[in-house]
Amino acid sequence: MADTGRANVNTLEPFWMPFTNNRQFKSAPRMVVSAKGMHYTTDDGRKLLDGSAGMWCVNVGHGRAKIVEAVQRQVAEMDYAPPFQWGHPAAFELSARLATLLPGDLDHVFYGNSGSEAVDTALKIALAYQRQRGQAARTRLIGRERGYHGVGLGGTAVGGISNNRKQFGNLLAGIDHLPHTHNLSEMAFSRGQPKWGAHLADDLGRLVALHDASTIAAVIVEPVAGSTGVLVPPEDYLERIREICDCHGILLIFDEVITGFGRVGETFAAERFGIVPDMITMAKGLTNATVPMSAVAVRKEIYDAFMDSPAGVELFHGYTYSAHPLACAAGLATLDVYAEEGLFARATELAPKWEDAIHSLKGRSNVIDIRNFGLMGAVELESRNGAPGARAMDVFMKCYETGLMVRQIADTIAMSPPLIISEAQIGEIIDILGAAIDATD
Ligand code: PXG
Repeated sequence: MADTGRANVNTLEPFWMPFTNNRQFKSAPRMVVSAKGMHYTTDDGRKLLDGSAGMWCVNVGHGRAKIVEAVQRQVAEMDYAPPFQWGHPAAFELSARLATLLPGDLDHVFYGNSGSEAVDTALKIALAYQRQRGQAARTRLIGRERGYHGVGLGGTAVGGISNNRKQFGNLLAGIDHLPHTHNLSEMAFSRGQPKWGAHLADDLGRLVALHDASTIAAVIVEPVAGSTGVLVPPEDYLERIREICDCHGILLIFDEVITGFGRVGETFAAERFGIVPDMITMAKGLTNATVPMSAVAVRKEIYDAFMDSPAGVELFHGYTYSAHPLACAAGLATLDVYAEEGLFARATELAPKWEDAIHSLKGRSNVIDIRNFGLMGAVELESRNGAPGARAMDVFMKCYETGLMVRQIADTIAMSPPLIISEAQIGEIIDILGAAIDATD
């Protein structure tokens, strides 16, 4: 019989799952089939409380009618519009709305489809901007150890997670890294920002001395590092990074893919920390993850520098799906929901309760640190000898079996509930997680 190529059609095999232990997953799959409000439903009909807002992105909860209907209306009216040399109203409306929400003079927005694209876009804008202002030798990009900036070659190169880097050769040339800020002996169980560690920002001065400021285009950091397990910046650390960048003409990019849209109480962490970066990358909560979309916001001076160039295309960059109509519709509706329900203020109000709740897990077996900021939280467990990540994976599995979705990152359990979470549901998260930790050797 001829090979139809469909032999695997009913198996789990053909889908090469991202950042997943494929062999383990496919031997015992965890399937979710629907989602509403604070819950997912699994294929065997169980409800899972969403302790991670999907993957740090479903900030207003699942299946919100306003967003669903806005996307449905848009897809019926105009499914797609080319973004190069053509426009559609929702793209301009969304940008104008974002400009009012952005800090300082960040007032222009460039769109991609994922956080990774936003990061690579921001890095490219930094290089092009330095060239535009006559500083073409500024080609070096500086990230931070344990930073996560997505999976593009640029984002992987400035990122600082060795597992994400080691399979991919030399990545980009001309990259350096600041040290990460995590130090258990100095800051374990800090509530909110650790008091220790501001001096680590001075390493940027060391890199400037080493490479010379005239070779450095930009520094990129997550204001609160999410993917490496919620690393909260020490008090005064980000302020010092801003000062050093200012002193040396280096652009500062805040990667707010996770921290944007209420996760830390304000629209952006930049506001929460009182710092105006030169660019902000965002994604996830921008559209409540209903339709993929990301963006880079830039300061007026950066946009203006490009508008000073000779007539013609100012920036040779963009995506087929930049400012996709469905994403714009989802973005506008999501911004409405944030505003109508006062969800950023709600996150601020819930943050101390979240802090108390998560820190109540101190003293449970193998818990070596608890971290929180806004509605982000992490519980770090002591690694088993020779098996890093295994203990937290067991906790993750027990949570799944007992009705809670969390993220497992090495031996840390990370959480970022939707901003609509109730106080009772915070209690539920802590009860399920606490029991899972107790039941794990
Ligand atoms: N920057 C930051 C700060 C991120 O957290 C990206 C860029 C990349 O976004 P995209 O949309 O390309 O995935 C991210 C993504 C986790 C986890 O739980 C976090 C992310 C993605 C996947 C898993 O650790 N953040």
